[in-house]
Amino acid sequence: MVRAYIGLGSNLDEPINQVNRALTELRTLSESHLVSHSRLYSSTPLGPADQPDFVNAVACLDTSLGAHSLLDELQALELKHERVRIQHWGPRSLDLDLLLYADHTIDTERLQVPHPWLSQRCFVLYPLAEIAADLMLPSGISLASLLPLCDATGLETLA
Ligand code: A4P
Ligand code: MG
Repeated sequence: MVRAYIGLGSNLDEPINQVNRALTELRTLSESHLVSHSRLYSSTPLGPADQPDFVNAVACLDTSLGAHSLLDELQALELKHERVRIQHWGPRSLDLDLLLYADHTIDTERLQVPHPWLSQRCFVLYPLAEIAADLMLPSGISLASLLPLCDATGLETLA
């Protein structure tokens, strides 16, 4: 089993429901066990500003799936949520990013792990810290050391 972290994001079609549904679906992923997940957060959009605020969360998964098979499963879930790819960094009903896959570094055409923007995104780092405060990134940098460097303006926990 490998421990993986998944970033969830939605800003279309009832985002809170989309994220809660996705968390339920992650419980049924093959060869995997959902260990924990963060609370839901509201965040101002990074990228095009003329789009609704996002709901974000991070989930921790133990899995026997290889990283590319896990990405296949995550993309299948996105499709179930009628995710349509229209605009890069634009609005979406559900985005599932593979943030970390144990301490592996992966750089293929389809998959980069750690997720390329992980260290700069408060809507990823703060939910991640909630469930994995002592995490070390494959680069050897601790998650705790990244938090103070990341501007958390616009990030709020949802009740
Ligand atoms: N891909 C490569 N590595 C990965 C990975 N680690 N996890 C490839 C998931 N996918 C990965 O992704 C494009 C391609 O990236 C996939 O086909 C996959 O093979 P996509 O989800 O189709 O496109 P995208 O999401 O528009 O692009 P990208 O670069 O993945 O964007 P992000 O990084 O997902 O950012 N603002 C707030 N506040 N909250 C958000 O959640 N999200 C985004 C999207 C922008 N602004 C946001 C948020
Ligand atoms: Mg994405």
